[in-house]
Amino acid sequence: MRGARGVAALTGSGVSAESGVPTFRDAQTGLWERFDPEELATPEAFLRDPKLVWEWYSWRRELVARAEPNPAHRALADLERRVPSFALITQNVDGLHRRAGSRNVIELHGNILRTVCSAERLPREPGEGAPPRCPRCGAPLRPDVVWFGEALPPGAMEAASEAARSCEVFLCVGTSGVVYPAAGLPREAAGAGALVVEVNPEPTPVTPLAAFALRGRAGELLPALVA
Ligand code: BV8
Repeated sequence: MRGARGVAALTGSGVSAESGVPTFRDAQTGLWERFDPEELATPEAFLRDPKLVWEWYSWRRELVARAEPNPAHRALADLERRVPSFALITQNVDGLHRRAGSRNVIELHGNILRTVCSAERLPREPGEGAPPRCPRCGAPLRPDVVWFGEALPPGAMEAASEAARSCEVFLCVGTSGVVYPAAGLPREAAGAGALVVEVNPEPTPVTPLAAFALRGRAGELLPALVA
């Protein structure tokens, strides 16, 4: 990494795995393993059963609040301090990059620790259920995350694309590379001439784009890679 002027990193749930936060597509631990996140992380699920979805997010929020940043998060925060231009693009909603000290963080899919009024984004009122109500308008509150089928936060993808197109090195850490539009960023970076480096124990659709595919856990490989 030494000497690179512009670095961008795209992270997925694998970067938080060593903090004890379950990844999306590995088996969910405990109570929720019978639920498919792609089923629950949707506006339809919330409209159909707001209580179930709210409780799933409460369970995840408590788990995330107990988690600590791991050496992978800290290595990326350290790298940001040492290169002239650095952008961290994350699909994760756990807030662990900022807690590790990262500053220029683009949260493509929102943040589970924030809640917002559902009236601003949902076409109609969900059925009866547990979520607390918006103090202003009385509509149910929802987690401030992007569900499948929902648009990303305004400007987030534009900023991420700009970072991918202008960097010299594009790190792709702990993502299965299947969720769009985030999954299109490695190809965008490679197409603009960046050196793509993947950090993942498993091969993914990003692997063919990578100049270096480092097979291993982010918490072990990143500190050495960015030293
Ligand atoms: C949109 C927030 C349009 C919620 C999330 C068909 C084809 C292509 C695309 C689509 C399609 N049908 C629908 C779509 C679009 C859809 C999509 O891409 N679906 C996929 C599943 C096919 N995308 C959307 O709906 C997006 N919105 O397109 O809107 C639009 C435009 C205008 C107006 C209206 C609408 C919204 C997508 C965002 C969904 N929300 N999260 C929540 O968290 O509850 S996505 C969710 O998946 C998480 O954010 C997660 O981060 C993300 C991606 O998963 P990964 O992070 O990659 O995690 P995963 O478990 O898959 O992989 C972990 C990896 O880590 C593995 O590779 C593993 O090997 C590795 N690993 C494990 N341990 C370690 C490790 N690596 C390193 N170290 C370790 N220790």
